[in-house]
Amino acid sequence: MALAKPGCQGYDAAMTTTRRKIKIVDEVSLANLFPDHVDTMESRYSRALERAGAGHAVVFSGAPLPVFLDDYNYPFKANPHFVSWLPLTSTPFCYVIYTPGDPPVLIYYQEKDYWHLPPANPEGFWTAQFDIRIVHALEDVAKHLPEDREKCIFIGEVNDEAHAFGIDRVNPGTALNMLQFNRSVKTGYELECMRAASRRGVKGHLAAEKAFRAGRSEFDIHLNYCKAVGHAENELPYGNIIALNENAAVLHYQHQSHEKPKEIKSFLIDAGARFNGYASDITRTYAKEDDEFAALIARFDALQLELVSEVRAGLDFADLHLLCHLKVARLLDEIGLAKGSADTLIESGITSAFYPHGLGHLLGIQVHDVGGHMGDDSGITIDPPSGHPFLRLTRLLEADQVLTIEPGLYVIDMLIDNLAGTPGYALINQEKLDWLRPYGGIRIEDNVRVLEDGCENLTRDAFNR
Ligand SMILES: [Mn+2]
Repeated sequence: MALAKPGCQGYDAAMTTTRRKIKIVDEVSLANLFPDHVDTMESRYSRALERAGAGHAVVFSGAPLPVFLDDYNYPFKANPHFVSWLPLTSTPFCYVIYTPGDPPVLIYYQEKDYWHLPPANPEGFWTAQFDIRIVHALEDVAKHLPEDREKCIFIGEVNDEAHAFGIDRVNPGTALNMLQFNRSVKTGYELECMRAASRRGVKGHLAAEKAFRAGRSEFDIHLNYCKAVGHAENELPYGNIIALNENAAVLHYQHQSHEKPKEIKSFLIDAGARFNGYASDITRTYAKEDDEFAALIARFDALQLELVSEVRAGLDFADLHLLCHLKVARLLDEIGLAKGSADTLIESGITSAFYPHGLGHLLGIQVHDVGGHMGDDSGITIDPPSGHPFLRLTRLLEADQVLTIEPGLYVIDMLIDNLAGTPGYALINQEKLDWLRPYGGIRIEDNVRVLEDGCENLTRDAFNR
């Protein structure tokens, strides 16, 4: 099938199969799945419009944000509601218009511009589902919008009223809550994109591990990762976390040091990739030597898989998060980092000091996908359990949701020090803490699709290919 020209910014699949020669997806199956995806989008939007009492949805891809006092823009990030319709991630000033009963319209903005390469003509498997109108000037967009603007809702970020073309109802909660709640359940097309994003990410993880084994710096490992996934830095779903030694204890470690540590002991990498706008979010931890830390990673890997094996439709994710605390407590006692019953270690705040983040989050077009705290499609929210404010997913799991399972265990001195003076502090074995500190910590993160009676592990499947 026809693919966009190499270099076209709008269409990831082209990069995948031609420019980068990475076979990570079956194009034919993607094409076959796409019509059903659009059907699902249409029925979700029809219901959202009905609830909003509106007749047309106008979904804006977005406008580039200029840098203060300068003449260039921040990297463009498309409105995720726009990307959920079609695989265009790099085309500002485009609109999808949906009117129930009609095929969706794409207003495709192809600026006449000799400073930049204008977007190529739309091509690929997805185009058959859209009534595509190419415009070359922004003022021509208005001609293709529904005339009864008061019956329209606008979905997207508006920094300039001109881009809303007189539509007053911008991001109404009634419609947005419904769309965001439903986006957690993926269509067959989306699942295939997410499998491809996992495969692409795993290519990077394998290259990164190799660079780590060869004793390279964080910066070099990062470059090897980007090259293997075929992403420029701005195309990554989030900033790579590439942490050697004690940096592994910094949850969102944001640097890539050019310095090689004198002694390299451990490596934590939290890095993902994109496919057609869908993200993977994968973490692995490695030991340099076959030592006690390597044994702890293996033990932690088993713990992570035990949690994955609990995933199924109907499970309350907050309960799984609390089960993770129980397992971490038992592990702390088992390896001698802290002594006490699981209940004591949890209640005294020790597990929260070693494992201070949530067990996982929804994943999709956004890495921390929307709707994790939503109780239903009306906007009711479910708070995280008390003492666990960072848990990003509190929903009952449903089939075909995709989420991460990412337990962690770290030596974070700030959090350990906060326990000083509490009864829990004496339960921590300082000697053992001193042993673990130079390794930083461990996090293992897989992306899983919920099934009625279990789950599909996108990450392990990609590693095992
Ligand atoms: Mn994550």
